[in-house]
Amino acid sequence: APEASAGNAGPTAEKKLVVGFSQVGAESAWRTAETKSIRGEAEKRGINLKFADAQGKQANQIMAIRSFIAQGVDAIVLAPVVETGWEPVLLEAKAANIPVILVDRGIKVTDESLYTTLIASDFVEEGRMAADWLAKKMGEKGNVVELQGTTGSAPAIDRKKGFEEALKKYPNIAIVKSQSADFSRAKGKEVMEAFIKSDRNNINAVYAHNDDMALGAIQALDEAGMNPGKDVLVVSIDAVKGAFEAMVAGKLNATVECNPLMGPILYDTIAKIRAGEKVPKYTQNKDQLFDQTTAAQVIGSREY
Ligand code: GYE
Repeated sequence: APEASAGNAGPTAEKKLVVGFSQVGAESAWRTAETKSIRGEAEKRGINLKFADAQGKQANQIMAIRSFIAQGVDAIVLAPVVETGWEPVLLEAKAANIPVILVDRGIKVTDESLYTTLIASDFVEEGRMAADWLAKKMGEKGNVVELQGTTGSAPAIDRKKGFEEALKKYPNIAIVKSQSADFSRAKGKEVMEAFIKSDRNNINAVYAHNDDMALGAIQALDEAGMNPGKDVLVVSIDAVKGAFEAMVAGKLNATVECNPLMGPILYDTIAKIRAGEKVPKYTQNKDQLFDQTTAAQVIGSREY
């Protein structure tokens, strides 16, 4: 990038920080909230943010990162759609001396120096929280169907793992069906319809890896006359506004929060990296569970 001109020094003469952000897509209300936070905070701070929507495809993310490198951005922010397959492009970023900050999802690489830091929730813990809450509500017995997130993504892998791990304490609860619905409401509805069609009398609860899929499943249960929130318990993750509305309506039983408001901490972190300060390899966003008992009081103060 050309140097800022030395003459006419003034506030606008200062070179703007340029950040490239490769976003997964717009599959969920959670992701839309994250995009809004990262874009809005860039605007507030006078940062030039180059935004690339990958529409759910890793190949698009790899292309976007290559283009950011070619443009000589100051930092690259990546919300990786899947966990694996990042080594080659991240090696290119490293060779170009551009720090890579992972937001909201982790990756699997043998060389941890390929990214600078990860800011995300603990998805295994979210899965455990959902399982413990649901098990108690079920009286520690019954059948659960599971709607998984995007295949190969960190939140789908870890939310499944944490949920299964916690369920070991409850031998009379079984996961009878489990399938990906790609974190979207439309697919959540579709997969739930198929579950209902094949096994309608055998479903006591739904565990969805995000709220959007749960809301789709609730629609399917409603249309089948199966009384979601009462006859069939529904628990999910994210705690978006729509989930609170569904809890207030009595159709969703609980949701585990996953904070998408990444903007402020993201740019604070980039500033530290640029100032040569050491940043932790992993910063964990803290999550809490909400259920119907507090939904009506809390809904007004939700930011996303
Ligand atoms: O839970 C889901 C989304 O990566 C934490 O991705 C994120 C997840 C979020 O689309 O709704």
